[in-house]
Amino acid sequence: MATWIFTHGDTDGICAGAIALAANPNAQIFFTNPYGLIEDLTIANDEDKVIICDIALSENHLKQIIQRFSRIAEKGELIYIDHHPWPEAILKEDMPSKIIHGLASSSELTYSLFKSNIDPKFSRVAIFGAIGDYLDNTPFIKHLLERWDKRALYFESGLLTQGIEGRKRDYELKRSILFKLANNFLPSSDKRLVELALEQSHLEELAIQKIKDYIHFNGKIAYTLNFPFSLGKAAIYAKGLTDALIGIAAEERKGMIDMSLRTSNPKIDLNKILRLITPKFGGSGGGHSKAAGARLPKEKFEDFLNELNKSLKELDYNQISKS
Ligand SMILES: [Mn+2]
Repeated sequence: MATWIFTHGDTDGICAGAIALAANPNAQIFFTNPYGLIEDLTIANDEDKVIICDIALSENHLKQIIQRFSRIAEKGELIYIDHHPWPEAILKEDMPSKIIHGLASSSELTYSLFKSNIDPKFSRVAIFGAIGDYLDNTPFIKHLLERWDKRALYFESGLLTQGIEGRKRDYELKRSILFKLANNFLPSSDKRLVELALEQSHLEELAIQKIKDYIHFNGKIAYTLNFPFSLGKAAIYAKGLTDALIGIAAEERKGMIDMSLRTSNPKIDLNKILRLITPKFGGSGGGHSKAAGARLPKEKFEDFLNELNKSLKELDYNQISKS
């Protein structure tokens, strides 16, 4: 019986995977994503132990996923750990497997699950992952931070996030970092990661200097279109360098617009709004409340921005921003 860890390739996914590996040292690591999960799972046998971290359950594949989960849970073992919005079509209690789902980062959830089996030093890896998903303000992570010098940990987590930025499919790099973290080595111990992080930080500084010329406005939204930089980062700076409530970085590809959206306004739930309005434009969207993504036909982009502004008007956000 083999053990598999399927995880996401971002900071939170790598850290959650590293904690799961520390607790299951013989496991094989496989990087995946919500759309690839069902196919990638074919590499495991029904009799195996399968741990899935930080992978949203795709509504489009939900039926197949439930079937596969139940086969594995019946003959082997399946542990699913995640914090993306739960699909509406099924209740957590009805899932045929062990489900650890919450609002905290996947790293925090994974650490909470395995903490009695691993060295308490792995609380750092939970913290690195939580920072990576902006979920370092939960009660448990704040408590874990008390044991460490947070300045040193933010440096390490920042190195990891900067080092893997833009290296989406560089699974060799990600796997080697994950193994190091699982063996309690810090991100700064990896020379290649450090070099990549420095390079990324330099490129990011150049992008910050240039982005202002690319920012357009539509009501309370600041957006860039085809600004040549990471969409997530560009969305952050479109928002942060203006007074906009929402920052969007969009890019055109094959007649479609892919975009990242960011807000820091506590009243705005991007996941909720996007799930509601993107289908009206023949698209899809969602994610977290403050950081989300969407995809829709290019010719609908302007209408979408108008509709998004309209949905903001219905919120009483001014009260919050003034208080
Ligand atoms: Mn995550």
